[in-house]
Amino acid sequence: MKRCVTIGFCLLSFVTACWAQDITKLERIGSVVSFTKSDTGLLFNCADKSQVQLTVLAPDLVRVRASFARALPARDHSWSIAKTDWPATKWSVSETPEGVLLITDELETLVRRAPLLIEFRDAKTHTLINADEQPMAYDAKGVFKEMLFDQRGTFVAAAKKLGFDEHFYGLGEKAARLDKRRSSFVNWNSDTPGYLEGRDPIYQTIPFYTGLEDGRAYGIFFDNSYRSYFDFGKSSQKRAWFGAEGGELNYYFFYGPSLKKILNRYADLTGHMPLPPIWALGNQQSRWSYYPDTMVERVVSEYRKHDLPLDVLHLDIDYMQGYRVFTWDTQRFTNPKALTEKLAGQGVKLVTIVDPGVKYQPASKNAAVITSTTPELELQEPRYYVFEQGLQNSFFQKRENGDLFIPRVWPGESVFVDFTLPAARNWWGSLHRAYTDNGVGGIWNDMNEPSDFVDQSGKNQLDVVSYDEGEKSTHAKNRNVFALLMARATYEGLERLRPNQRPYIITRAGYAGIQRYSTMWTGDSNSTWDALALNIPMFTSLGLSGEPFVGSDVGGFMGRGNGDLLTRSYQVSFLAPFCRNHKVIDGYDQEPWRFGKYYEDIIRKYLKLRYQLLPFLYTTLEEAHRSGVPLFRPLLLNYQDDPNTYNIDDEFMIGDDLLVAPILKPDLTGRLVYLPPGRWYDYWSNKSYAGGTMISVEAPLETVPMFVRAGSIIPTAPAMNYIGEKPLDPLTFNVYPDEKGAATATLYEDDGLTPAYTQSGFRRTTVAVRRAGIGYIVTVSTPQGTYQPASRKFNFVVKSSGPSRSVIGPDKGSEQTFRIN
Ligand code: MIG
Repeated sequence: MKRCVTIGFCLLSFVTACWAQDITKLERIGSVVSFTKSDTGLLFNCADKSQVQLTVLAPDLVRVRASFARALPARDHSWSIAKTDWPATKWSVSETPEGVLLITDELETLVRRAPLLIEFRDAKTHTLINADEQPMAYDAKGVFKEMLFDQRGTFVAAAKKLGFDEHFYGLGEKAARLDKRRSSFVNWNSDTPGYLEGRDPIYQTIPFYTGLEDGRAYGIFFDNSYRSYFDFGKSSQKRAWFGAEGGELNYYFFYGPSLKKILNRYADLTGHMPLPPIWALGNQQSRWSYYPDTMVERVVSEYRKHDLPLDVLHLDIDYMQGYRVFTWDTQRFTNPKALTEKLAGQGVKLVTIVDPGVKYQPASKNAAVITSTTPELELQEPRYYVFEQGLQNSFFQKRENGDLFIPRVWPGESVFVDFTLPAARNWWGSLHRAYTDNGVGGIWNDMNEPSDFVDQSGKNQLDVVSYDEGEKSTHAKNRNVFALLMARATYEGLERLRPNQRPYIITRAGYAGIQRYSTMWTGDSNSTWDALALNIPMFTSLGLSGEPFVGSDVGGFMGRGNGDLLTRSYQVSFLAPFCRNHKVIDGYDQEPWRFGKYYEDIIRKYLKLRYQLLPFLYTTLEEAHRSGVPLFRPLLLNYQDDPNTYNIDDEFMIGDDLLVAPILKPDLTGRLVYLPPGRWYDYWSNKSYAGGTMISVEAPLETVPMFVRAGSIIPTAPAMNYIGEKPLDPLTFNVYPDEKGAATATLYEDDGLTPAYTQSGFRRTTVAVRRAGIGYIVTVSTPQGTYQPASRKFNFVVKSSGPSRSVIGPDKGSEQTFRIN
């Protein structure tokens, strides 16, 4: 059996790896015969009855929508778009011999008439940014039919000229390196335990990428939830193309030229990540599974005994009654509420896993009706309240013939909710009272590709119908948005249940827009050095795809790790937004102390440092929320004009200021580090270096090479074992002056827990340092926002390789200056 499964897996990955569509065989859209102008854009009519619509959303954002051999349908619905009410943008149209030109202040979109080819140019310099390599096309004759997941679909595709030196980034969660040039990918949310580099697809679908050439970037978001394909110059050196097995050719074109600006626009379009509770930035620990309650308490007390920071502990699937979601096994967890209260006393929150599979459990006719107001604590034999409620209300997915769809997941035979139904989302959200009433802090959504043990390819779900806003569409269209809608139901439910608290959700699968509802982790990675090395391109690529809150199982999930690997893994993840050690059920224990004191001491150093850096991390997290620019960044995001950075994915930056170059191989005690232009301080020695070059650094196991950008100020707090254990007093501003002796920073703070920050409940303090004679003058601006922290001291420390100089004084909450002599 096990062998069959393994062979099946290999076969599956082989089959998915060798798709090769020749898109030149598709039917091309007809030539333009006429066009009409509306307030928001242009509509082109083509010789073959096709239509193409260009919609101006912003000066740097134009939507392209095409229908083939028919008029555009009136229905225009997407689960991922957050903003549809764009303010009117100034634009004009002109007809030239080349074609029809739609011009905004930043972008020119040229539609050539015959053949119909679209080109995007910089409005100021008229430089070409991106051009169709062949007209948009569709599979009129069914030449791709055989390879379609659902043969009722019609393949649609767009092809772009491939730049000689064009680089490609983003595309969400891919087990691949940072620059996606010369590779191709498929999007089809898939449960892929133990995936290796190159395995594709894996859990998530974010059909958004950016192209970068000559320092100029553009973005394309192909908003199509069908199984989709992206080829960045793999099948041909002539073109990069994207397509899908159904749905519309519908994409958004973003023009930068800066990547940060594109990410900002993408967040406007698909939604900004809300701030999670601040303790989500704390250290987290998980295991498949911690139970019973005494085991949970033991893990927490071990953490405290070992003086290791911990904010969150995860309960995997064994806390439930026979894997029934929204229930507690009260043999294992006698009193969940008492447990969460006890843990709260130690500064720890519980996160419980919630899978989409609801146990299929028809009740026998004469079984007593459940009347309890806390059904989650009642025995679910012979009635399981969640199944009964869902069934009564027809919330579960059905096949086209009307039968319930019954996949097999952890509870055995199960059912899935049709999350496209608003009433079902509402119900699912409200079910979370089974957790919130018992003091649970957050929700972990797993298996939401959705995974089905009967058949992981999705073929068993082919004829499953979803309501889909009345369209009643099938799995081919809905699979990739399943997790998005489940997370939405969860998020909205938590918001209703606890209106004054920020929801905290983590998810495995997702689609573009998932950042509005959930944070994510990269699924079942391996406890190997290769998997560790993949962390950086995966985290940074997710960040470049609009998902800032990312992380992976620290130490790796599958297989046997060791102390060196775990330590190096913490040296990557101690600055990742999501920092959680997690391990498979039959794996080896890997909590920080499991490999002995030598490793534990090093891990403690980094976990403590994470908590010290909390003011800095939280400030960069808020920037990600506000601007869409992720905190965990590839170097190229900060140094887009420096081609040396375009392929670097064994280093990363946190915000604008901190550069980290971890060791990603066993037995290495040093490495080369590329420092971008500017000056850099070694974090450990404060020695300064000129950038724009490679340097060689020592990195024994206790050291991760870290550099701070000259001109920056890193705010830090006292070390602590959980967030809120101590006041942020003193708040230290670590000043790294540039060559002129100047440095600046902004510190962002709020209450960390409530949605008040979305109004004015925050505090933004700007600090500027300049050299004055032999000393420095520090100016603190009057803070913005209404949030009032408790009274505290500011401590300013000017770093240098010699002794540091400092001054300490009260934060008066108004403009003030300090002198450092
Ligand atoms: O089929 O809940 O990725 O983190 O421990 C495996 C058990 C189901 C997969 C998740 C993993 C979790 C595990 N889950």
